[in-house]
Amino acid sequence: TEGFFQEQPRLGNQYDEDLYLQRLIQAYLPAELSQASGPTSPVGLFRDIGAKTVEPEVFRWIDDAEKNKPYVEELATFGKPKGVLHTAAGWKELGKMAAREGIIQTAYEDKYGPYKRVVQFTKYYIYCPSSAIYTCPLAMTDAAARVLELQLKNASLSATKRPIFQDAYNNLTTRDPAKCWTSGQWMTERAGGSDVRNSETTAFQQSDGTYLISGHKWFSSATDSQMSVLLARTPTSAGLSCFFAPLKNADGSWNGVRIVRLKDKLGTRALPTAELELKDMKGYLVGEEGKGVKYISTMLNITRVHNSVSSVSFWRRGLAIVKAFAKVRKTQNKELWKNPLHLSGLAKMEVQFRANMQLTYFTVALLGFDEQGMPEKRAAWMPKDGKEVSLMLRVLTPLVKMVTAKATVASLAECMECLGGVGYLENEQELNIARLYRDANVLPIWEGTTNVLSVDVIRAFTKGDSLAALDGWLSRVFDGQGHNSLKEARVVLKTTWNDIKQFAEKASTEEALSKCRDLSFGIAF
Ligand code: MFK
Ligand code: FAD
Repeated sequence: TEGFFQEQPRLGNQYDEDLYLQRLIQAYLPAELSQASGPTSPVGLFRDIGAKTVEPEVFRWIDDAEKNKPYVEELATFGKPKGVLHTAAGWKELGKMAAREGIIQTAYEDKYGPYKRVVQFTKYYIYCPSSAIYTCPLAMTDAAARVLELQLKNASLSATKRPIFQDAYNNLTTRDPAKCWTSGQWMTERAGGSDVRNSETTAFQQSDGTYLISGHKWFSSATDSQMSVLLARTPTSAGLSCFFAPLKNADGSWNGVRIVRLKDKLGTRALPTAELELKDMKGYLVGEEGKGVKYISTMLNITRVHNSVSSVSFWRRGLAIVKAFAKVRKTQNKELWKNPLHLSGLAKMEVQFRANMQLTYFTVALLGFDEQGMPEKRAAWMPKDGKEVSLMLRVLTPLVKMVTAKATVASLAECMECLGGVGYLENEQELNIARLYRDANVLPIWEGTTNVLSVDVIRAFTKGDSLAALDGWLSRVFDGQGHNSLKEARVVLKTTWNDIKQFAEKASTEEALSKCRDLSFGIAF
């Protein structure tokens, strides 16, 4: 009770304190959206979530969700199998908060046109580090809503499936916390998560057109969800097929799902990640049989953007904690932030963070344009038309996911060190970099590992017209701009570019494949 006690660092409003985010908002939203400041304007909403996300109550929910890990109540008193999955009250509150704030729903409401994704992902970015990674089910919810939305736009969708898909879509996109659903995404099996071709789950069509799905899913993150989009093999197609399936029957019993066990993980402790056995799970085919990977790619490409935004948001929270600490912590009788050595380390991280934010926001903006069409008035540095957008997005999505995830893990380790010994502790949630670090380590693994995504980046370049599209955009935007700061970047880019062009000619060789990762990081630089 006596002697020195460190003054408590405090986090302020997570929108107001994030100056770089504010600059990106000015760059990526048109003036009528970015300069309005009333409570219902985008900036007003960001500021509101920025305040809520650091409220003590939210940190208590996170704490509750982390400490009361999910568990399965296997059997009823007299031994009858029960299989009830329990999650913490704090976890549920974080989910309700997300629905109320429209963290996913904003992308499906009719308010911001082509800028929907920038507004939505900014809310998500501010909420994410205070969500105990509830953003994982939210990411899959968003992606599933998009898969169903595309199905519903298809005039030939059968009359039996239409109301079922519509109902699920409505539940995924409502802001009503009492009604809203989340979705799982089941691809990974014991035989492989990167390479799903040896998947063993089977689906047999019934006389009413539905399918009965049986097999073993090795990882299911959002096991408390109401539905899933999953892959399985039908007897009549060589390729996998994609299915929609509710997790529960109308009476509340499981729809052919058994939780084999919950995974014991380094982080993401509140998230009920399970291994599942499926036995005659009733499901509905999404799209055509045998083309499941193609249909689920819509999902992958959205969850990968979520992964990128999650990465930079974790990184940003790490920096916010580090800066709050540097303001109050003294060494040699001076605040830490006035120490040139400490400050130069922070400045370096801030620059790297900003580069990753730019890449992420550019990708988010392109996703909005791809889904909603190009805005009529737009900055000169934006792609010229919808075709250029979708070709660039195809490459940027895996690229930005892999780069931001890797950089975030490294930087959060640096952030921990910036707090000294306290950085390594399980602190109160407001200052808990340890939680962010534990959780961040999954970001490079799920939704495609770094290797797999780098192969995908190069595959996208070599398969369609993405190479020409990005090349055209780069020369239009950068050529003739004599900024010295761009010189080094352009030398790297040019060398990498030549490598990719050569690669495109010999894409199948082992030598070329071994370079994917270096090339991808080169492009991102
Ligand atoms: C808080 C953070 C938020 C994130 C939350 C996430 C929660 C965690 C959930 C998961 O981890 S879910 C599991 C994620 N799993 C992966 O990401 C799998 C990684 N592996 C790959 O991505 C492989 O590349 C892939 C499984 C897709 C390869 O499968 P195949 O069967 O070898 O596919 P193939 O033959 O390369 O492509 C089949 C078709 O799909 C082709 O089209 P065509 O038939 O028209 O030729 C491909 O072009 C297309 N395709 C593949 N990847 C695509 C794609 N199209 C668009 N975008 C893509 N990314
Ligand atoms: P493997 O595919 O066996 O990969 C092992 C190593 O081989 C990796 O380093 C990889 O980079 C490398 N490798 C693989 N292929 C290549 C290649 N072609 N070239 C070079 N290197 C290669 N999955 C779901 O479907 N749904 C979920 O909800 C879900 N939730 C998850 C939650 C958590 C917490 C975790 C950790 C995982 C989750 N996953 C989920 C699984 C995740 O998507 C997979 O673990 C991931 O895709 C990797 O697959 P794998 O584990 O089979 O590893």
